Amino acid sequence: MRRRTFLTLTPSILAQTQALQTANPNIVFILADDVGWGDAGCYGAKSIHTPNIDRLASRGVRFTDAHSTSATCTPSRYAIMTGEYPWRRKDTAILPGDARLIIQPGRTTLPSMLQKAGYATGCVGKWHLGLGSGNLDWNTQIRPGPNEAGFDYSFIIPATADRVPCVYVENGRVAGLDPKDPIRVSYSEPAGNEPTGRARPDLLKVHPSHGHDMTIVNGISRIGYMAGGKSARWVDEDMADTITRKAQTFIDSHRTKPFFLYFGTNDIHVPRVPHPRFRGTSGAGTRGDVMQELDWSVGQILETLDRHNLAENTVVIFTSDNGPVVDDGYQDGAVQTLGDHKPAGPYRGGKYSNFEGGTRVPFIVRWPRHITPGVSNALFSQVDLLASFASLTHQKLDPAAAPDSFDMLPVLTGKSKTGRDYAVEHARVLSIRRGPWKLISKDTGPAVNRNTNTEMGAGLTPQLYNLDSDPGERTNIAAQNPEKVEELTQLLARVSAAAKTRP
Ligand code: NG6
Ligand code: CA
Repeated sequence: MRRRTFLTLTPSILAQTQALQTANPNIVFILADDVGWGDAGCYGAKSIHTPNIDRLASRGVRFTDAHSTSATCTPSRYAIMTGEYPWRRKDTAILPGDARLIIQPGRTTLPSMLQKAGYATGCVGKWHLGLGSGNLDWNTQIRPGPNEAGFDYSFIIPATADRVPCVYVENGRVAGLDPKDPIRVSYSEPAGNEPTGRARPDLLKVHPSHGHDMTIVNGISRIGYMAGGKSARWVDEDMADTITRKAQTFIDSHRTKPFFLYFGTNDIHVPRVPHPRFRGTSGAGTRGDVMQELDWSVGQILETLDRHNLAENTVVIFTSDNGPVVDDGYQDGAVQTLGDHKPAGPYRGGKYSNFEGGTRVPFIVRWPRHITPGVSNALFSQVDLLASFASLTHQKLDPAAAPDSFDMLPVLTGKSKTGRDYAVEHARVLSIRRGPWKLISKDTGPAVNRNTNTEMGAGLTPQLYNLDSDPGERTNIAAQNPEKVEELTQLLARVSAAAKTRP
């Protein structure tokens, strides 16, 4: 008989969920950028020191099989915000900096759900989900954006640090903009006549390795062209300090009511430009240095919670939006200085890849007194955060909301070690996990990304791996296990064809 639902709630899961629904705790969600499974000390890194992330792990649950939905940023963040698989939509690929907001107006988002539950909601740091509704004018009030998607407060890097415009936007206004020096942005042709990396490599302090040769800002050429907004431009070296301070201020000013802070760090995305106090501090080159800068930011957030005596009543999550990449477009020495550091730990591939390295990311949850510290090998997906936090805060989701988000609260808090029955991984194609099994759908594209040197995972035929015996996905056993291939192919087809999978 064909199964109709994808997950059944057993009485024991219900009881565990009820026990966790106490008074609404604060939620601090730290979403790092491009941090791999193996980049923090608590996940085995030796040449990079991350004492603050490790402290979080030693007092919380450290997941070994948690996943972003996708192997790149925009789709992965879309899933966290909406509880919907991004591959159900056409416009969720990596966005340029002038793209329109891809979160549909009025839909339930993680922050809008928490607003309903009485939370003050703040978004600080990387956004990369688009702004406005087409033909954006950066010199007026910018909307819709994070404030229309459920955040009371926002201070954002609009897209990525390697994309123009290189300015912060605070509650829909470019911060520090001089109206006499308006901003113009284009991704198709030069805006104004500011030098580009292509024409003036002599002006660069970091040179591109691929792409990234358009307008030069702060000695670094970016993706896209911008002119104007000189007084508002960020200084890459100060970015971690600037956004960490904003995140701390948000906590300071909302300490008396439940708050939700979404803190999207710029670290460790390219361009990797650590503040001088972190330069040369790790044993793994620039990439290691910005990882240690990220750890400092995490430490500052934890210290702020401690200072206000909020640690006990705050759920803190640390995770990443996709797997690691070493050369992502700048000659910053990361390849040459990596040493024996393994950014994806024992897993194959990385950012952009259908191998585990693409989406298997660090994931740590701390909530003192409510969760027992330990390690969880449960299969978990970030798409479940919306429904799990709805459950924590007693919010009933509309049937159409968060279509792929399951209530995994007992798993999130380490009470249950039984994770998802299956999880979909999204890169060039879709992969599906069930128990130890992983099926990677077939593809027609190249096996290795020539720019980043990433093994893309998908090949010309479907691949099947048993991750218990072969975590590094070395031996394709599809030919020996045709029933397993068939079962997972069918399951993936059902999940893809369904409008929703949430029970
Ligand atoms: C790619 C960029 C890469 C990075 C990525 C987005 C080139 C050649 N490569 O297109 O440098 O910006 O997009 O990263 O432009 S993500 O983490 O936001 O998904
Ligand atoms: Ca990313």
